[in-house]
Amino acid sequence: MAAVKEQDLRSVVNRIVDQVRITDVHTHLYTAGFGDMLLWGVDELLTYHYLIAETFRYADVNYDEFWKMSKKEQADLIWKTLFIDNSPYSESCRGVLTVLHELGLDVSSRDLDAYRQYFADKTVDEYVDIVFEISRVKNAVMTNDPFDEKERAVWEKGVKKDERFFAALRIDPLLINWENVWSKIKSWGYNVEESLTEDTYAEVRRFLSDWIEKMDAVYMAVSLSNKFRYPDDSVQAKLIEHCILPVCRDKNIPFALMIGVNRQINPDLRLAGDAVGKSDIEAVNYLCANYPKNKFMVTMLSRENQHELAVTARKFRNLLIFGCWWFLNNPSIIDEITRMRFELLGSSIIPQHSDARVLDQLIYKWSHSRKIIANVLYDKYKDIMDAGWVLTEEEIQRDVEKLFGGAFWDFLNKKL
Ligand code: FIX
Ligand code: ZN
Repeated sequence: MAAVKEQDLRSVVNRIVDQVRITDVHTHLYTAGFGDMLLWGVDELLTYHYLIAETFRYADVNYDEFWKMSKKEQADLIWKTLFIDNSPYSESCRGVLTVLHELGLDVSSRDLDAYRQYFADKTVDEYVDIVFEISRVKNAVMTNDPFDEKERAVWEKGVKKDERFFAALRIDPLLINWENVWSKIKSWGYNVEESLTEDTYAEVRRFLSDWIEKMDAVYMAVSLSNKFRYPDDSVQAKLIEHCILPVCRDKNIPFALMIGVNRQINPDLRLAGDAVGKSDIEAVNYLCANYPKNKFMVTMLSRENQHELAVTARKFRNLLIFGCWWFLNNPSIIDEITRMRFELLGSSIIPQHSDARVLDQLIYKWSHSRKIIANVLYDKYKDIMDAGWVLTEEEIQRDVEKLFGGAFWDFLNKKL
């Protein structure tokens, strides 16, 4: 294929990035088979916890009053507060507008009831197809928690397959709340006790293996506080060493660590009450160095950890860094982090995941990120063209496919 001319570079990169079909490696979405666990529609978009946090900064409402409202009432208040009484340019507000706009709705009408009507006329199956089509997402990895009774029941019953969704076994309760969950695991037929004996480890391993198989999970995942240390004398560290790592090795799946949540600094905000704290990169260094046969996917929440995390990835081929997580998922910060990662790691990263909690969010999270990633990529290609390098469209296509999913699938298949 012919070389890309310098004057065409921007439009070629934009087109390829715009059209690539994405693997979204971390979402909180479910297949339609999970019933009302799959959130969609304008009221869900408006009551996203990011927007709830922003509403409390302006609205004259106390926490109890807000939580007593119906979802529709909450959405009405959020719409009035963030979209009518103020201009909606925060990233999460802008996201709602992008979704409505890309669905073909008239954002200038500001007619919330008309938007509600659009969704009322759709079935969930129809709408899943619409969102995957508009967002050009090929497939998405869910977050699947066997400790959640509602979710557990769906898996136990057997859930209808939707080939666009993959499972990830999420194990936060196991690592964060062992003193309460061990008895649950016991009640499910695994012979564990609270003290961490060899038999208990073996039974926890059996429990994890069974759920990986039941879900056909592509990785195991946990979100950890900024105080996470490893190695450590904690129950958490022991369970990682004796259960998580051996099972991940045995099943040849990555362990995904999302590190840096300063949990519930304002519990009145519920899901929106978590903040961020700087974490210790030494834990990641230690895990990658001491468990070379384990694969690790890592994202960190604080901006301050980003550079050292990219440096660690240069040292260890068993580490794949991913996404601009949560409070980092803002244009200025995605731009900065993506530039730095490209400069240190080329295309051996997953620049972004959506973290979508509401199906519709696939549309805006990817539309916004595609633009930023294309822009950074253009600058990097331009720099090497300035040095005399010649690029073909095929090469750009190859790189973009890696960045938007290929690197993830390659990592899953990689031999260590
Ligand atoms: O732990 C996680 O996976 C976090 O991404 C979420 O639980 C968090 O609440 C969120 O929605 C961030 O985007
Ligand atoms: Zn998440």
